[in-house]
Amino acid sequence: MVSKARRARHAEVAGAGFAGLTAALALRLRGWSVRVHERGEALREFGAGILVWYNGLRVLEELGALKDVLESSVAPPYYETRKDGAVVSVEDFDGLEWRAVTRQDLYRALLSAAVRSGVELVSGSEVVRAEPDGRLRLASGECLDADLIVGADGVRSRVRESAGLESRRHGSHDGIVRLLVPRSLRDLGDGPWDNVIDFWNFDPRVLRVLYVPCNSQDLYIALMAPAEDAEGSRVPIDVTLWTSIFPQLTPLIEAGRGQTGRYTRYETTYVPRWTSGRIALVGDSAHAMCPALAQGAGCAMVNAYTLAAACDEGGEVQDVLASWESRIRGLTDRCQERSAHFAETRSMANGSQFTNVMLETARFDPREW
Ligand code: FAD
Ligand code: 5PR
Repeated sequence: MVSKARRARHAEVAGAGFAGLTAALALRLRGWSVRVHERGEALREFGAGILVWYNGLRVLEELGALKDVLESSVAPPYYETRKDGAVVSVEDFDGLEWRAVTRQDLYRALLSAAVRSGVELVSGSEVVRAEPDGRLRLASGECLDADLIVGADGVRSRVRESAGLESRRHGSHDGIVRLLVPRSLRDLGDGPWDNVIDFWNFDPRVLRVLYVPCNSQDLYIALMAPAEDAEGSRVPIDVTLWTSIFPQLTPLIEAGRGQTGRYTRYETTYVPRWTSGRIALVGDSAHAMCPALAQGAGCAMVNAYTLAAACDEGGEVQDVLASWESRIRGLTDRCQERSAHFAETRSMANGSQFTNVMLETARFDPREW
């Protein structure tokens, strides 16, 4: 008997961020032909550092990108929280695996795995419209047909808007400036400088520095200030202000002097439906969240991975997408809500906030979805 050869199914992906690259790679490894459109002229990631937890690490492992990430990242011994100078908690999450890495290194690992797997990547290609029947229109005027369209085009998603998927954005009161500075450990004196340290300050004003060593050379520091604080939210940073509140971090803050960058307001995007016909949203286009639990990219990677896994289970793409969404989104919704709550109340400052409930997403094993 001659077996019926099945045509390789084809996906068009909008956006080559963490979500788009993960979706493309996961689909490609399951036999799909995949093309990714990136509006930017270069394939690169902006920003500083990122935490990747057990959930994201399992996705990277399944997709053949874990080795590169392990080689370029560190496993911080503890997540320490300090409030107005006093240590309020030192957490190790009962041995749960987590890593700190620069965004550039995480991106490089995903990008090289995507290239190796045969994903087609097109930079300078802007998506302007997606239709539920699988048609994708580019700014160049070109129209493409796909079995699946992945909208991984970030918080201001054109795919989402053009497909008529509703969204509601909520900005929080705080935001941050993210910097990558050299690790000048000797200058800092004795201290647990391999830890992630969350320095919260309330008196005389609300300012916070999140200290994240990413490898032997690079340190990610996130400087949080209320949006209404003109000096705290200024870029380049106001070195005099920040060193006056965090004198022990002076060498790091000095290293950020003059660095351009952006003050990013925390925000949540609520998207009641992530799918429509052959379109699925993944990443910030579907669930941009406050970074308190450091799970935005983690959820993006898990959702992109499980989307590809669901497509392998057979059935019409439209039906598969709807059932994938209903099975997976609760985990992300809860994480998004918890993150928004922390951002609103600033209660991470009290320490010991990474309870088992709060770590639900981080502990999720996407292979058992
Ligand atoms: P993006 O990174 O925004 O990528 C979208 C891509 O699509 C971009 O390359 C863009 O150029 C492209 N694009 C946009 N429009 C179009 C178009 N029309 N056509 C073609 N291409 C287009 N997450 C964690 O897991 N851990 C952390 O520690 C963490 N820390 C964070 C700290 C801060 C301060 C913030 C703000 C977020 C943090 N996150 C963290 C969240 C994480 O950064 C994001 O969730 C993640 O980067 C989103 O990836 P994405 O691919 O969905 O979107
Ligand atoms: N965690 C991480 C992070 O980059 C930020 C936050 C928490 C890893 C951004 O500052 O809550 O601000 C946060």
